[in-house]
Amino acid sequence: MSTISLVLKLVATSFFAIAAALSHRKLRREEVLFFQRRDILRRISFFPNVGTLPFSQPPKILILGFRGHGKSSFINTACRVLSGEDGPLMLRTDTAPLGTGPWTTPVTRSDRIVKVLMRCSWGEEEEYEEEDDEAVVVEMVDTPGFSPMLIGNNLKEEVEKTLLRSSTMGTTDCVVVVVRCPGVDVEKRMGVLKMIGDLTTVVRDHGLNMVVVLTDKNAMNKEIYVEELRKEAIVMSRTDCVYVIDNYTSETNRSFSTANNFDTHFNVLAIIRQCMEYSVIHRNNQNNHKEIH
Ligand SMILES: Nc1nc2c(ncn2[C@@H]2O[C@H](COP(=O)(O)OP(=O)(O)O)[C@@H](O)[C@H]2O)c(=O)[nH]1
Ligand SMILES: [Mg+2]
Repeated sequence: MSTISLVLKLVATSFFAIAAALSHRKLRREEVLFFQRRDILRRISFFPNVGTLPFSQPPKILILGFRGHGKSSFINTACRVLSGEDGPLMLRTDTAPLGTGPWTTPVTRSDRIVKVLMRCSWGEEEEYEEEDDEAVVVEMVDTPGFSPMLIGNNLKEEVEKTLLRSSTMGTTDCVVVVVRCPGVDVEKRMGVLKMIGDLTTVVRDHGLNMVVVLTDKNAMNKEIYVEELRKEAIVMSRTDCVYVIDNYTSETNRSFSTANNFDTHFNVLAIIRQCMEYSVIHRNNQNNHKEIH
C-alpha cells in the first residue's frame, strides 16, 4: 500500500472519529437537558397547594432587580429554555423590548405575570403537551424594577413595597434577583455587590429564599473574573445559588438565528429547578403554619 493511500485512510478515520465524538457530545448534552426538564416537571406534578387554593395554582417566582439589568430578558430566556425552543430567536414583545440599550429600557409601571409553558420531550417520548392549558407550570412576575439611583434604606423600602404588593396577589413562592454583571471596573463591582446585599436582607426578612442571576456574562471578559464575581456574590447573598448567564437578546444574537447555547440552557434549568425546590419548601411551611393556627 502506498504511503499516500495510508495517509488518506488515516485522515478519513480521524475525521469520522471526530465527527462521532462531536455527535456523541451533542446527544449527551441533549440528554442532560432532558433530564433537567423532566426533574422540574416531576417536582411540579407533586407541588403542594396552599390551604384551599385550587390545585392549578402554579409556583410563583418573583423577579426582582434594577431597571435595565435583564429581568424581562431573563424571563424571555426562561420561556425559550423551558419550552425547549430551537432555531430563530423569538423575543416576546412583553418580556423583551426591542431597540433599547442597557439603562434605557422604558419604565414599566406595573407587575406583569408571565405564564411560562414547559415542554419535555426526548425522541418519541413526550411527557407534557405545550398546547395543553394544564401545561402552565411556572408563573414569573416581571416587576417594574428599581431605579439604579436607589441605594441603602431607600432601596430597601422599595424592595419591601414590591414584596408586599406581590403578596396581595397570591403567594410568592421564591425570588430571583437579577443583576447585570458589572464588568471589570472595581467601583461598579462594589456597587453591584452592595445592591445584592441590600436586596438579600429584605427578601430574607420576608421568609423567602432567593436565587441570584448575574446577566451579561460576556462583559466579564475572562472566566477567572466570572468566578471571582460569583464568589463575592455568594458571600453577599448568603446563598450558593448564584448563576452567571448570558441572556438571549437581540444584542447577543444579531443575526436573529441562534444556535442554542448549552451553558445558558443548563444554567437556566438549574435556576428553575432550584426555584422549585425553594417553592416546595415555602408552600409546605405555609401549610404547616396554617394548620397550627
Ligand atoms: N449583552 C447582553 N444584553 C442583555 C442581557 N440581558 C439583557 N440584556 C439587554 O439589556 C437591556 C435591558 O434588558 P431588560 O430585560 O429589558 O431589562 P429589565 O429592565 O431588567 O427588564 C436590553 O437591551 C437587553 O437586550 C445579557 O445577558 N447580555
Ligand atoms: Mg423589564
